[in-house]
Amino acid sequence: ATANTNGTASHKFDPNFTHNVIEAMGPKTSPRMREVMSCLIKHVHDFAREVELTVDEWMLGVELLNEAGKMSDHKRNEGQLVCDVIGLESLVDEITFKKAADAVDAPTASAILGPFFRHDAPVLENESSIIQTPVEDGEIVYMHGTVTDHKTKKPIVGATVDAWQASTNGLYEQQDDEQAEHNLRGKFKTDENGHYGFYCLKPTPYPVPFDGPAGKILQLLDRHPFRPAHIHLIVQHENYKPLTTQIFNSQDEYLQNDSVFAVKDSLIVDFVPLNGNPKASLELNYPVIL
Ligand code: MBD
Ligand code: FE
Repeated sequence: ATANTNGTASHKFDPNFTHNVIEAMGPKTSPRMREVMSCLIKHVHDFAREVELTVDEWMLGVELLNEAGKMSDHKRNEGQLVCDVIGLESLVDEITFKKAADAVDAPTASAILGPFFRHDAPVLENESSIIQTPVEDGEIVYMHGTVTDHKTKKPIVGATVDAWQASTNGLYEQQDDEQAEHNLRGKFKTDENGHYGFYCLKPTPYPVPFDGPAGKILQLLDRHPFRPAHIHLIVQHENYKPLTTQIFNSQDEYLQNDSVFAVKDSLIVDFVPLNGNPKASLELNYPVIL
């Protein structure tokens, strides 16, 4: 606080305090950094004032952040998961991609990346399977489709479809020592007709990891950790904006209350029975529009 007129420190909230913190930034700060941090400081200060945040409450938050940091490594991104359970990753996705989704001839809608993507998934041939570690309780899906251009409606040749999913035990390969390295991950290239196709598991609902700060938040907020069953996709081609998305099973019980708020109506699909293919009992024809 600044000194008041009779020379003693003011016990009142200095109305300039937040302004002073923002103005402490030096001239070498970039304009975007200045914009973002000014707004962040303003809102964090207003938040603390509004709830009259106590020292103990603030320190609980600090400990939660520290705990998330300690837990995180290349296999676990707890900071991202904390953001996910308070809707922040989904909000940022919405802000980033809303314009594209609003267009008349809209490309396929985006959805959040989530914490279990790996850059180094194997490149596989079309019509092969991403299942390396078989499961007793899973149904196999033949997923296939055409990647097309949203304006010309023409197929896109040589697009990469990168898919990943959790196994039926609710764990991604890097969370589970029983699964082969890169199990349930694969990158496919669209052929001369824009076609891709591969075999995967019918996705099943599962809880996000709740043994850390994200789980603590869910518990304190009296919320469940479940996500609706989903398959992650990144579809890319050098001439197009990359698409990060997820698709969801229309029959899922958690579509309305995803613990990370990622479901969009246009991303809900039907898995349909498939006859006459010994390799799969279900089919998902999923066209992708870039
Ligand atoms: C997941 O599997 C996921 O996809 C997201 C977005 C968050 C937590 C776990
Ligand atoms: Fe996921």
